[in-house]
This record gives sequence, C-alpha cells and structure tokens, in this order.
Amino acid sequence: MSHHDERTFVMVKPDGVQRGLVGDIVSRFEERGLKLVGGKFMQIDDNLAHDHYGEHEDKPFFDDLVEFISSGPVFAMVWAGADATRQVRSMVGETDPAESAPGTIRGDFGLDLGRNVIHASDHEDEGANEREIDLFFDDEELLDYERIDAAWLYE
Ligand code: DGI
Repeated sequence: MSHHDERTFVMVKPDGVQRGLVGDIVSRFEERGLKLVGGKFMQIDDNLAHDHYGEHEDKPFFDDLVEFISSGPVFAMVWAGADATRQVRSMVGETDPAESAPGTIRGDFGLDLGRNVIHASDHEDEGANEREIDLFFDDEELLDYERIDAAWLYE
C-alpha cells in the first residue's frame, strides 16, 4: 500500500443524515482529493454502538451517546489518501462544534456537543482508523481503484 492509501473511517451521524448534509460532507472529501473506497447507509444496532464507543463506557454521557448513534440511519464511509486520518480530522473540527473553526464541518454545521454531525477516526489513537474500518466493513466491501486525477493530486 502506498502512503497515498492511508485509510480512515468517517460516518455522517443520524443528525447529519436527517439534516440533509450527506452530500455536502461527501463533496468536501472528494474535492480535497481523498478517494472514497467504501460506503454504507445503515442503522447501527445496540451491539455495534457499544463496540464503537466502548472507550467511553464509563462516561456520564455514554447511554445518551449510544442511544443517539443508533437512533436513525448513518452513512459510514472509508476514505483513502495521503495522511488521510489526520487530514480528515482537521476538516471535521473539534469534538465540540462550539469550539470548531468556521470552515470545518462541525464549525459550519453544528452548535451542540451531543449533535456534532460527523464521526471520524482519531489520528492521535494509533490504529483507530483500521480498527473502526474493520468494525463497520468487510474486506470485500472496500474497493481498490485509482482516481483518474491521481497524477494531478500528488507530485
Ligand atoms: O472523536 P470525537 O467524536 O471528536 O470525540 P470523542 O471520541 O471524545 O467522543 C465521542 C462522541 O461523544 C463525541 O463526538 C460527542 C460525544 N461526547 C464527547 N464528550 C462529551 C460528549 N457528549 C456529551 N454530552 N458530553 C461530553 O463531554
């Protein structure tokens, strides 16, 4: 795998789907030059919600978080590109939309910590990207192809 193919897991949360933000969010990553290698419109069940947010199980907001993330459809994606995990997080903004800069997804579309529109793997948590991809996708659901503009995106 070349360094252009680092993969990261991204998900439009139920609030983003309900608010019609899927297209805008997908466009941002496409325009940045990232490559969509997997996508799934789905509803998260209780088990998957617990697995995905397991690191927060002792937090006071855990039950609300699990209920919210499984409350309606989400759009789960895998995006690939150079330094993808860190670059996507910088486009997403801070965990709290109120602290997120304009121009970031959370800074443009959110006001409340519990309704922050999007999830993306934490680049500071080594291996979180691949763990989350494995949790949501089978290998055969991730497609291997080149973007036709790859030679114009990378030197
Ligand atoms: O990786 P992030 O989504 O930016 O943040 P995280 O992994 O620390 O937390 C996961 C989600 O949990 C986050 O997107 C929103 C929610 N959350 C985090 N901290 C708090 C919180 N929700 C509430 N109500 N209060 C918190 O302090």
